[in-house]
Amino acid sequence: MKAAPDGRALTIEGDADHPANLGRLCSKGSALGKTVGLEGRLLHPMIGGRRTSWKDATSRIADKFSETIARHGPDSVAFYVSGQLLTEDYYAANKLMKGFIGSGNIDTNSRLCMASAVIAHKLAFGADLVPGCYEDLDLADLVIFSGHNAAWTHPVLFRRMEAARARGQRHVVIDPRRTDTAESADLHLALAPQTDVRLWNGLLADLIRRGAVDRAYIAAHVAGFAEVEAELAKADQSPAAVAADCGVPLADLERFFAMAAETPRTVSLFSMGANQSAQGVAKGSAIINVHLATGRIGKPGACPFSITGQPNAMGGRETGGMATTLAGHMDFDPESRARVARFWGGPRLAVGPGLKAVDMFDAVADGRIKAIWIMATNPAVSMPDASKVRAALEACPFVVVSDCMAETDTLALAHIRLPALAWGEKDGTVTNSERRISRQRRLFDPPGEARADWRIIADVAAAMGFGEGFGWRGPAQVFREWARLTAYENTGRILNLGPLAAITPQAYEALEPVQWPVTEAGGAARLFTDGRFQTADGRARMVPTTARGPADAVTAAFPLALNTGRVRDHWHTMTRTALAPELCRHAPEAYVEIHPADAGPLGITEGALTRIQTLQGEAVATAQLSDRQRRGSIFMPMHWTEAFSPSGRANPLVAPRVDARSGQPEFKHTPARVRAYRETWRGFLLARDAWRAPAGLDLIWRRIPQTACQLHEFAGRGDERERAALHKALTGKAGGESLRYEDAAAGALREAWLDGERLDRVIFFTTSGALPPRDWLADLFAAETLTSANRLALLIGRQPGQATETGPTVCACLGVRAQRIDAAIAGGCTTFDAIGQATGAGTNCGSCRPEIVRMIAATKGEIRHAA
Ligand SMILES: Nc1nc2c(c(=O)[nH]1)N[C@H]1C(S)=C(S)[C@@H](COP(=O)(O)OP(=O)(O)OC[C@H]3O[C@@H](n4cnc5c(=O)[nH]c(N)nc54)[C@H](O)[C@@H]3O)O[C@H]1N2
Ligand SMILES: Nc1nc2c(c(=O)[nH]1)N[C@H]1C(S)=C(S)[C@@H](COP(=O)(O)OP(=O)(O)OC[C@H]3O[C@@H](n4cnc5c(=O)[nH]c(N)nc54)[C@H](O)[C@@H]3O)O[C@H]1N2
Ligand SMILES: [Mo]
Repeated sequence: MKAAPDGRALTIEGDADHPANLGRLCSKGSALGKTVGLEGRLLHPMIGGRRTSWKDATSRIADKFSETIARHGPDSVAFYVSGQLLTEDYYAANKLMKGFIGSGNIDTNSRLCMASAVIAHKLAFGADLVPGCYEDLDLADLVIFSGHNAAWTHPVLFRRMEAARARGQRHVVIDPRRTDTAESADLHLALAPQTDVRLWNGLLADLIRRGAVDRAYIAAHVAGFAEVEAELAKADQSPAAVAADCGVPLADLERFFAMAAETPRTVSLFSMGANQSAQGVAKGSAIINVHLATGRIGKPGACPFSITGQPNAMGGRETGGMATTLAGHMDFDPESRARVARFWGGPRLAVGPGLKAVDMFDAVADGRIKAIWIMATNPAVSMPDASKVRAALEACPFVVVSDCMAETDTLALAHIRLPALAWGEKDGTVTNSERRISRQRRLFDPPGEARADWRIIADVAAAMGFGEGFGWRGPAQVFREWARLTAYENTGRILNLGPLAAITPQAYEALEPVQWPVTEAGGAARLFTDGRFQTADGRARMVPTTARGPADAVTAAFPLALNTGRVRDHWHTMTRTALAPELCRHAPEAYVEIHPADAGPLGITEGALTRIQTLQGEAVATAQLSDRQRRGSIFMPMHWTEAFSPSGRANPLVAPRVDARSGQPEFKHTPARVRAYRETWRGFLLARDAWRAPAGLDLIWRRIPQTACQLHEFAGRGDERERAALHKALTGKAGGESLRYEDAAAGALREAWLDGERLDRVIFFTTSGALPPRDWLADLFAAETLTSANRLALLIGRQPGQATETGPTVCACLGVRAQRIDAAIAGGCTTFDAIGQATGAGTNCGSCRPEIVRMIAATKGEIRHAA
């Protein structure tokens, strides 16, 4: 990637020499250039709505934290941080909380993401160690995806595996939904929700029956095999019983077992479908057990592989961003505490683990925590039972939020807002899933008064009187100290950056990607190659696991299992991806995916607004009917927020049930029901600026960013008065020339305002008829001058005599819509590559490949059907 000379414009290119991506970028990476502008950025410290100086903000925070600690003790304050911080930021935050304030109350959004895998690693390997590396994904003959929609969430790695697949690698996907990852796989096991432990235990029992376990490896390197075998014996492990409990066809299960038995080079990827569960640790353990029993670990092309999501989830796990660990893979045992205390030399070291995310916000809610500092995460959106989290923050006496953006759902609840640097400005290191440390280098000078997160923390620490521990002058110094800690009195901790402890500023500047543990000889691609683990006796541990259902089973009143997750082109709470309109076109608005057989009897049709209800709350989203969904399960994306779709938020619905050991929430399962919304009117507003419905109106609205304007969609169930109130709110301040068309009988109202020659806003309402597609109208906002033909056609909503290109965007990187791809297929393109040549679709990141392949197949099906 390189910076263009003219200020903040960027040309984005992958770095072909970087070992993690070999130059490939996903749609979000490719669109980064669209998100580096200063639009929507927080550029100054703010107290309430007022701009203030750093000095003032820093001393206010320091005073308030010090005062609270003095009166109520160190556990009355907390930090909630994020895998989107750099390692240096993470190190600073953890050192301040655990080493100087003296509380364990720092937790990270990785609690929502990786915590179950962390515990499974610790139980099996003695520490949070990821055995394999990305090269294993090239070398494997079989890749099993457990609750991992890699085609959408790790598209760059997925393409690498697609290439391996062309060389004969096989893919098995274990996911209740037929995702794009599942669609192209050799085998998809659409298991019943939360039955993974049963499935993996069944696999292990089958491998034992076939004699496909590696007795020699177990004898030399593994403990606990007998205990696991005894636990397996407590249930009927016949393939028929397992298939029945998991809700998969017996033949498919047997095929999976056979593939696993015959393929030594197997990588088992596991992600949120495994971790985000009340049995998240058990799922991880059941997967790791299979690898230990077969000796498929520490070898090329063979390992269990927990994949991380955020840029620096791993850095947080290493430095101690989680409340349950101290720092540098050291926990709260007396020896580690003494060692870390010696190293930091602070006044007060945390005595034990702090509160995990869900417990932390409960403690905010009940007043045990009185001051919280949130950095680089948006918990008002992303926590389970999000309405409760929001209420807790509203009631909290002191909330500080550091973010690069000016408006997020969480910032709205902050007393003090601190402007952080964003991607392109930050300078430091991150660690990826394969333990690879990469430098993130800055391309731009800090905008406004924005500052690096580590520096903001260090300044507050100094203002609290801890200056001597936080006097770093740059990220290289923070990194050196961190590397020194990993090597400090290290007699067996694999997490060791030893040689980097003396890194010079120049060498830090030039640091090449390297996988820890780092020795004088360089990094390490794979761990456990010698069969030795980080346990006292050097053996790995197999852990007995028992299959249980979800924390809350479905009931007659809430008969559906609500599953949540990601869409292809958005990142979490959309604070940055929504700046790139092309990333908003694949999934433009909040939706709920339902099996047609579940939707039909309830009168829910494709595209209809639908209520989703759980014991926690209610949402309204657009129905997408699809047999890619299991019957009895529904899916909602996690991304939509107050700013884009107040009623389309998934997390107010999610029950805050957690895994007892990891504290990770069961985001993938909440009992739910759906009902048709049955709106009486609908409409939309196209305007140059973002708009929010005023409080008190009973309506559903959502905002969909467009290239030259903002589209707002509305619907309501109220009578004429409600609609009139909305109309008034929308038009209250509108000046300029206006055009208006009303057909009261047909319940239609259409209005457009012009600002000189430019289109300023357009409103369409209907109580009966259909609304025109929005694309053509939205595109008119790009023109400085409206042509007279377009002006005449405005209130018709479409250009007379011309078809506009419609349909969802399939390829976000090149902006190719479904219609063009359909046309290319009709024109004779019968392969993915041919479509790429004809339209460009899929030629950049390729994450739309499964969808295009599906479109081709659908057309072929139709032809066959017609013939
Ligand atoms: N486009 C995009 N990519 C991202 C992100 C993003 O926001 N957008 N976020 C990043 C982050 S932080 C993360 S953590 C990763 C997450 O990456 P993934 O884990 O791939 O993403 P999810 O969509 O959360 O969930 C994966 C799958 O788990 C399945 N699942 C649900 N219940 C079960 C179950 O009981 N068993 C099994 N086996 N599967 C189940 C869901 O149906 C879903 O398809 O993505 C990263 N990449
Ligand atoms: N229903 C449901 N909920 C989920 C999940 C799910 O699958 N289903 N997945 C969970 C998972 S795995 C994750 S990781 C979380 C993610 O959830 P969040 O962490 O809440 O989501 P983000 O939108 O990534 O929030 C990052 C925030 O940090 C800001 N930011 C970005 N870079 C920086 C920086 O360098 N410094 C600072 N100070 N701020 C920065 C962004 O503007 C944004 O406001 O969501 C969890 N919630
Ligand atoms: Mo995540």
